[in-house]
Amino acid sequence: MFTRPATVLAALLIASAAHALAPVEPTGAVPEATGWKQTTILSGLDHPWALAWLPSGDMLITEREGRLRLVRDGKLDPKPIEGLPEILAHGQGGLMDVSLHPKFADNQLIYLTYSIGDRNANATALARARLDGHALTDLRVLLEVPQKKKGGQHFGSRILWLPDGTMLVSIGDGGNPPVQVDGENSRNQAQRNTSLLGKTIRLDDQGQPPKDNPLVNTPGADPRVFTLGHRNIQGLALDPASGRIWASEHGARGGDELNLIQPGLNYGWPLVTFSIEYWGPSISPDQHREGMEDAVVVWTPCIAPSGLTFYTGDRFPAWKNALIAGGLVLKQIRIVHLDGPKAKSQENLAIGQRVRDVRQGPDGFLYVLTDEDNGALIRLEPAN
Ligand SMILES: [Ca+2]
Repeated sequence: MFTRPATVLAALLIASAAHALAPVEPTGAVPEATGWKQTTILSGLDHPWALAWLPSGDMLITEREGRLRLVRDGKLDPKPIEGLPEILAHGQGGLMDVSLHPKFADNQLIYLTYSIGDRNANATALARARLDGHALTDLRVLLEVPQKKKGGQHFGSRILWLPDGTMLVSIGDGGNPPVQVDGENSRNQAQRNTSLLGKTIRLDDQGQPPKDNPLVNTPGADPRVFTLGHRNIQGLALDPASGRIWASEHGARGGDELNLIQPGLNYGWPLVTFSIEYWGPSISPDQHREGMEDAVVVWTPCIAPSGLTFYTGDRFPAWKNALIAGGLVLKQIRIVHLDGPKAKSQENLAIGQRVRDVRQGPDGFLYVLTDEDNGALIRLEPAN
């Protein structure tokens, strides 16, 4: 009499355990989205990396080579903004993100991420300054990642302001083998809570770790660490209604990830990954481990995600509350439709150029920067 319910219960438990242990399967090709078109607003940008709107409607655009540009009335001001910090433009590094202080209208503060050092010893940095016309004043360096590494790979580095006035900054793992830090492959630093490589970090607007950061009471840990185990996050976005934080992360060959970011958690890299080395061998036998967070989406083949927006506008009703993920290598954008903390479907927008950033404008349209020698600012609009 009692064996049957028990057996059913056991079967259910096994099924639910198996389900809990099964990581998400990689996404391959997805359907093309319809009902949109792209219009080039301007071109002639040298590998633009990020954009931000000023309250005036003007726009700031970073160029990786180390220039901060101003766009007014849809035209690129020929004169770059002066007073930038010293920047190492090498490989993937250079001037990267730009973000306005949440109270920019009162304090005119902007925040920049960029790489510093030289080809043999470099790192990601964060600075803030006051934007005064065509110049930056009161420049203050808030962060220099202490772990220095060789070469031009994996600097991160997106800035995302949270509703409490703190910010997240993504820091890459420093590079592929054979790049070394502290006598080990740099990527292994992603698992060390003493290191800022391969992390998201959380800072207040002065660059200090907030007292409620997850590792402030962990002996030896860097109190700035917010999450661990990342390879190279270049997209960070907030769902303002739920407060969910989303991050898009580069894998090596295959295994790009979209993750739901929660304080103190470990996202696995390089111990857990669908990614393999560019030259063929596996990086880890594990695609899942207890105590490490599974990705919400895994992209194989890689889209090389860069730039991520949570869309809240009215111009594209079908995309409302979806994530918009730029992709470098496949020269496209992925629309990721969400069901709360899960992804339910994806669509593709073929842009035809490497997408470095995608942002929702104050007008509700989507704006795209392309990572090309002759990079462009593109507006996405409904087709009809
Ligand atoms: Ca992961």
